[in-house]
Amino acid sequence: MNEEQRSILLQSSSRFPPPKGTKLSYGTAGFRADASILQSTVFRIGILAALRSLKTGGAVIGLMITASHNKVSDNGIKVADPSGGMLTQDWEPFADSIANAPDPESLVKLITDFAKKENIPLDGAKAAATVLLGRDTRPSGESLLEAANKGICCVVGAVAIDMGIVTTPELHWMVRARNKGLKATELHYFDQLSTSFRCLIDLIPEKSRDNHHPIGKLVVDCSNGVGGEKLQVLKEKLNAFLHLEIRNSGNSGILNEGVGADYVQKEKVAPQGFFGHSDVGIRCASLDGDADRFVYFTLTSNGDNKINLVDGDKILSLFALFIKQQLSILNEDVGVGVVQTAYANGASTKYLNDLGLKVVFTPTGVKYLHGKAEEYDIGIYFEANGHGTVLFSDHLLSWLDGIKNEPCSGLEKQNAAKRLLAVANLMNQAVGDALSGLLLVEAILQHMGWSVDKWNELYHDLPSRQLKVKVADRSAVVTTNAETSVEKPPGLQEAITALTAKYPQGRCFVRPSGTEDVVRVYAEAKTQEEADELADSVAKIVQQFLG
Ligand code: G16
Repeated sequence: MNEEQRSILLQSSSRFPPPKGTKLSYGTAGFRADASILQSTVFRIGILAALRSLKTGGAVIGLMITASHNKVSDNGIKVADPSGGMLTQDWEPFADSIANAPDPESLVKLITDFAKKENIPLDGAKAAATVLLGRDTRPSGESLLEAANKGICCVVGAVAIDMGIVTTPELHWMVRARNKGLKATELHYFDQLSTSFRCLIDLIPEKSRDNHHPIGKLVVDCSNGVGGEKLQVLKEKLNAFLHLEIRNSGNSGILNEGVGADYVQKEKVAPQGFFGHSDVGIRCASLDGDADRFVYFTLTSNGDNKINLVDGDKILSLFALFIKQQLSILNEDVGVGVVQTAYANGASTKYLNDLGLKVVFTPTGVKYLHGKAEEYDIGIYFEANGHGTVLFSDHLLSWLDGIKNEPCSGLEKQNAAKRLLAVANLMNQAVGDALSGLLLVEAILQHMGWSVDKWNELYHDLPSRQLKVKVADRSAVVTTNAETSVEKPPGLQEAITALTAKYPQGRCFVRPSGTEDVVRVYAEAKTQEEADELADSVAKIVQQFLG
């Protein structure tokens, strides 16, 4: 590193001292904490993003200021790699160490050593780095984005481009598109989504179109977050094909408070603004705060806020079924892989296995699922919380393209190929995306002529319960086997196993959250009462072990 670069880094970082007495760590999807202590972290991750761009020969990197499903006073930062996916895991230890460097000198030393080890040109000689910045609607977003901008700009040759308020998947999509040399504005994003959706609707066979009843309106809870404004754009573009009603768009109401996909999926109740008497039976969906996850639900007829939840597992099952149907028309053996986590309801895994699909498991976090799904010609991954997408290999896309353009294949096969190509265009290839996922669900329901209830009948969930336990130090819990087993503290797994054995069809695991300061407990059993009881007793055991 030359003197000029060194002195810029020292000077700028002295304006962003780290919070005292707090150790920050790169979690499931980057850093998250109370927004008031994050200025120095985002400044430093700005530097990291510029270094990552230099390391990858000037490829565009993305920085998204968001804490997604967390409460409005929190914020955080997610990093998009050149592929549009999450930051390579090799760089997470460096992110951790610079976030916690106590002073400018030690920060600059860490950067110098890392740049040397990684062979990153930090001498300012014709180096060029580009970082796209985006943020969600949190009030703290603007000043944190400015801090990230300062971090980027103190690397000589680096430029930051502010994309404004965007969903997390939009920013990841833009990074991917730019690095592929494609058109990458927000306008292009919406065009791609709406065109591929319309293509799927146009390809609904005439015969089944005649037999179908209109499937009615979809009401979407936007978590009082960024999704509301963006879904409005799609609503205007797709008015003729989709009857959308947008609620909790953020004009009033607090982000993620009693609303949003995380709340609906974990609490299994309707979000605010949905009512047991007027909304019963209507197809509803819920996005999370940065619109990278979604779930569906209907209100039950009890007049209260109880719901029938249609979660990420069922979204995955619907997508898998549709894709399998198209592949059977093509009559070709294509490598399809399904990726789930330990949170996947046992009934969903059984359903997918019965469809003849290979199901593999990874730890929680899109960074793990996405990587696994990339190993297949078609990789479908979803977490039960509604985070996921469908990935297509380049090889398969060119094969499908060939069939589409080959009249000898026959119309049916050509149409099946066109549908799969439209799915590949619609589904965000960089990361889970609530808006594109929602459109695929709607297109498939129209294609099948299915109501949400019919979809929900694909299989019956085993009753389950999720709880959060506040402990002194959640990092004391260390898990293994895709988070299904506890390694540390000693004795905890044996206690969980003994409790679980008391319940028929019982299954239970615990893991430290990587986005909230809690240990999560998941329990499944034959009845809801038993699932609740098992989750409660395991939560108590966790308290006993960890205080
Ligand atoms: C992030 C990750 C998801 C993960 C979720 C919860 O989502 O991208 O893969 O499921 O956190 O993680 P944890 O259980 O470790 O708290 P989001 O939507 O909050 O960015």
